[in-house]
Amino acid sequence: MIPAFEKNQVDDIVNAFNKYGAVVVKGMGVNPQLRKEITEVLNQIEPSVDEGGFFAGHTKRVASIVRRFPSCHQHVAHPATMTILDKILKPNCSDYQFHASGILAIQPGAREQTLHREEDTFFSMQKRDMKNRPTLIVATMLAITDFTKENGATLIVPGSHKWPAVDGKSSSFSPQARKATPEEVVSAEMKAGDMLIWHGLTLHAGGANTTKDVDREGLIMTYSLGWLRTEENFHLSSGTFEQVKTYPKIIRELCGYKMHGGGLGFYDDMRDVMGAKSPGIFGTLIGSNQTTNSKL
Ligand SMILES: O=C(O)CCC(=O)C(=O)O
Ligand SMILES: [Fe+2]
Repeated sequence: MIPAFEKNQVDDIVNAFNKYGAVVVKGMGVNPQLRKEITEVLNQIEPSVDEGGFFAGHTKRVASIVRRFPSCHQHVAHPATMTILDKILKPNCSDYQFHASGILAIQPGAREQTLHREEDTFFSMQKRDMKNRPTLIVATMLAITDFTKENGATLIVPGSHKWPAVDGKSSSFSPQARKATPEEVVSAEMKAGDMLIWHGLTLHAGGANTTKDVDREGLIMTYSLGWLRTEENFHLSSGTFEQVKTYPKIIRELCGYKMHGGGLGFYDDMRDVMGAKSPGIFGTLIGSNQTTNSKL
């Protein structure tokens, strides 16, 4: 069982996240317009074919959700999610950022995905010494439909975010890495509108869908420390700059249209891409009169 709390029980959520590496937040809700748009898009695409690798077949994956589903914006920047991330990620960055996104629809016949860690992409940080490293990624999965063990609810290995590294470099896929036994794996069962949150080092995977006719639809939204390279390239996937300018400020900022800490990601004349002049540390080092080449 994965502990579950109401969205206002922030301390309980954060404590359970730290202890088990996964927690369910009940009653986050699903924008009805989003539900409609997801169905329309899913009806137009074919499920993947199983090639025997990391991704299971019989699955529809739709990325670039910020551009494709503007009605998901309220979920990407949900105040309850932001409050939780403030507590988990903010201590180690000026601002956290959106890291990757997707609609994941697991259909009947899909096998289990390979167990993995979202932080596997930062393979040079694979030491599991949690005392000396910050949490890099927090992943969330909003249940668009009910998630059951039978229809492919996300599989979680509680506590695996604290498993020690076998060697300094091993990823979840290394032969030396500790593997989860079947008893250690639990299904994150949820009602539609509940949201699973898990640690970037927690072993997890999409479950197998053993039903005859029940799809499992989820919206995955992951977040990371603002000074890391994001898994999804939001400067390309969020839409044209003209489109991005119409998005709410918080969405633009989560998608990297803002400098981090006043120094990372400047665009022109040390402004951020939305035009805000924010010299930050550079301003104090070189002086703000260095940023006046607007005629070039
Ligand atoms: O579909 C799921 O439940 C999990 C998917 C996942 O972990 C991933 O694609 O990284
Ligand atoms: Fe994953």
